[in-house]
Amino acid sequence: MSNKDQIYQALDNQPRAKRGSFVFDERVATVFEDMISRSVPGYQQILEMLPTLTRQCQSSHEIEKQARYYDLGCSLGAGMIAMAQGLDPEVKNTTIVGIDNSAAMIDQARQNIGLLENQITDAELIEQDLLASEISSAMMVLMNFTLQFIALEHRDPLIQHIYDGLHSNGFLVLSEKISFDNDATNQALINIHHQFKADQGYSQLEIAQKRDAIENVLIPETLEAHTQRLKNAGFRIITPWVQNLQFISILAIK
Ligand code: GEK
Repeated sequence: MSNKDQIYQALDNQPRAKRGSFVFDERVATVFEDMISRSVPGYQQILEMLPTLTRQCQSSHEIEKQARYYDLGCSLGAGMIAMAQGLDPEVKNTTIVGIDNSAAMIDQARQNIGLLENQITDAELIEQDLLASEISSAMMVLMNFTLQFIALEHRDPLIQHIYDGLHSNGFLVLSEKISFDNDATNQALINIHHQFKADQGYSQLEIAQKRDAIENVLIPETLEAHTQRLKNAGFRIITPWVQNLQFISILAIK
């Protein structure tokens, strides 16, 4: 069971969180499951559907091929576990690869994945910057709320690298917090998202502190910008399949 996220709770003797100070350190890793579930509406919904997407992806490919299922920015391994649930354990040459550059996340993911040892044919966790990662023989690549933390100038080459590493008909599942060109739409959804967080038990101070800490660390783009990038990379099918407020998941098929 995850620990409760109290990182931005009011402590009279602590200074306010600095703008852009958010990092994926041990403090965050320890409460991460609670943090993401109470902050990202629809996060559980995406995880619940992943076994179905994975099962369909696997069954639509030739089974003799070497097949890797990547979870890029895997945090505690929730996406790896969800993909594993959709995979047929009888199919050989299947590996689930989780990559994250936070040592604290990888440490805890290792424990979570260990619990599944008997169910996953082959699972690998790599502490590495995604920008240096090798992606090859991929059936499916999951980027569940990770691209948003990659510097803008690296996003085009990274998506191209993923496309190049996928088998044809392979799936990219790209979940992101998005922004909207229309200021009024943007503000309306931000207000509802803050209400969602308040409904999950976060105080107004916690919400404000987190917003400051994550500024310029998480950089959202519009759905149009994501779609254009995926098109440019060569994906033939690109469609949102989940949206909750400004949190969206896109399915792109090579
Ligand atoms: C989930 N997918 O539970 N290289 C590798 N990892 C990175 C990089 C990078 N350059 N930048 C950030 N990360 C998960 C949730 S969280 C989303 C993903 C969130 C990692 C970072 O360490 C963190 O673990 C993850 O990307 C983003 O389904 O916190 O909103």
